[in-house]
Amino acid sequence: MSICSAAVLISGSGTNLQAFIDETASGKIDLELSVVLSNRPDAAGLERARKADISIECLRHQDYPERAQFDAALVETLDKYAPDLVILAGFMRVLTATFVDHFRGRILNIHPSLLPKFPGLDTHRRALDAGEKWHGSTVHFVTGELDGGPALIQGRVPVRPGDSMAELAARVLAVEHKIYPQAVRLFAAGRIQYRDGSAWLDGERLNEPLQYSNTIRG
Ligand code: NHR
Ligand code: GAR
Repeated sequence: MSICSAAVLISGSGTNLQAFIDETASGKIDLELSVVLSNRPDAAGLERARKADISIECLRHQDYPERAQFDAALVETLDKYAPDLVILAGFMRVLTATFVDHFRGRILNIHPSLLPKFPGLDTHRRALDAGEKWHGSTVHFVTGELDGGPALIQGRVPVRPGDSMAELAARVLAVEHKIYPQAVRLFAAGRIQYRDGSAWLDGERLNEPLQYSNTIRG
């Protein structure tokens, strides 16, 4: 099988992108990072891509009157790189069917909560306000339903008494840098698939996401 080519979509600091850069550089993931695309020209993650010599694209969503037009432009831009996989890594624009259908089954997102808890935005504040004892992050396939596609891996972290949002967010980010490369490694190895609305691992339907604390071979 040829090497998996990936497009990484970002809006911000790109620490998850950095985890992919580091793991591909050290040979821990068999992945070609073909392009990094941002909807914000000032995203710090673009500098990480530049340093790693990865192609960069920037499309400002404000330049498009409708979401569907922005999404069509995203598709057209990404198609130049023919990615096998689209990785949303802190990408902050909701994608419409135009985009999701084009790359169906080949889009992963990392969402900073233990889905199905807290879909949408501002998850750390909501977890703190709800008095959760555990919080974390989930890697899932992107479908038409926001943060609702089948989950692959979750990493959980404790919420400590007196935690600030920043402290909690940093703890979650650290576990994201473990679980996202792990999920992508499995995808790139052809072990994870999206089919019939479910995620499949080694040919078996995943009814529950893998938990990071478990050891996952490969
Ligand atoms: N698109 C689809 N179709 N499905 C998903 O599951 C998606 C998606 C696009 C992004 C990431 C998601 C997250 O993990 C994601 C998952 C942005 C928003 C949002 O409301 C919500 C969820 C996620 C990302 N964004 C505002 C919007 O109007 C803009 C906010 C901003 O620019 O800061 O698109 O949390
Ligand atoms: C991550 O915590 C990711 O889960 C979250 O943004 C952060 C991006 O960090 N994603 C979302 O909130 C998507 N709506 P990074 O830019 O350093 O990778």
